[in-house]
Amino acid sequence: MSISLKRAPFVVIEGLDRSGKTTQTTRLYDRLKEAGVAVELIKFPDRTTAIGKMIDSYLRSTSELDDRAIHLLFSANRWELASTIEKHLNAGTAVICDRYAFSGIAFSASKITPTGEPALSFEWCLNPEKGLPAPDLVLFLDITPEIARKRGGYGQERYEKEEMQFRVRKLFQRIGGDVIAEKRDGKVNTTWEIVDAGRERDIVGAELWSLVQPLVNGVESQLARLWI
Ligand code: FDM
Ligand code: MG
Repeated sequence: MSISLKRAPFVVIEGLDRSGKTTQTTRLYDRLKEAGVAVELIKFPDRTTAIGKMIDSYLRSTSELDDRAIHLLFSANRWELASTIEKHLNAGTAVICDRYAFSGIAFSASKITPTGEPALSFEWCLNPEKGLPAPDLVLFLDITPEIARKRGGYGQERYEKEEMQFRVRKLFQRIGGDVIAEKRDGKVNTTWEIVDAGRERDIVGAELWSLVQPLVNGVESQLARLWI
């Protein structure tokens, strides 16, 4: 006799600045609640923890940190919540993350030296993320730099610069391509969906809901680990 134990789904929303990521994440969370689904929303970086406060001050440029040091703080900020995420999923509470390891890699690996070389290698950036709980679904909200500009440009924080966003987008495309290939080869359980976030927000919201809805009654597979 086999008993199938379901756990709750783990969904990550990634996206470029001005893609409407935070708006859509909140909507999705509200919609799940309305549907009676137990759900927790986690935002990375979580700026409320001791590590998160160091990240916050770096992003607001009130402190300086070596590129490697800040990369590891972003990763540590996920590791400090990894067991909480796992507990929620096993207890039947869905988890939605606004950004995750994929942002961690894309942003750090997009940094360049004054001569235009990558400051940190892609592999170096990926390493500390190995072993984190793997999401069942990643929704990547894609937007072109042109539409981002039309939406009023970027804010004041470090990384909110058009030339950096351009490189970040390329890196997200590389990461997503790798995840899609690994899923096809049966190496990972993570589904990577590219969502055109340049469209009207209700249309984007409806598409996101259609992608998440099949998971709300739970998933059969055991929670996997990223990149191991
Ligand atoms: N960011 C976010 C990183 O560089 N690494 C990470 O691991 C994460 C989670 O922090 F520019 C960047 C992305 C963004 C900045 O994120 C703050 P929010 O979503 O704007 O708070
Ligand atoms: Mg921001």
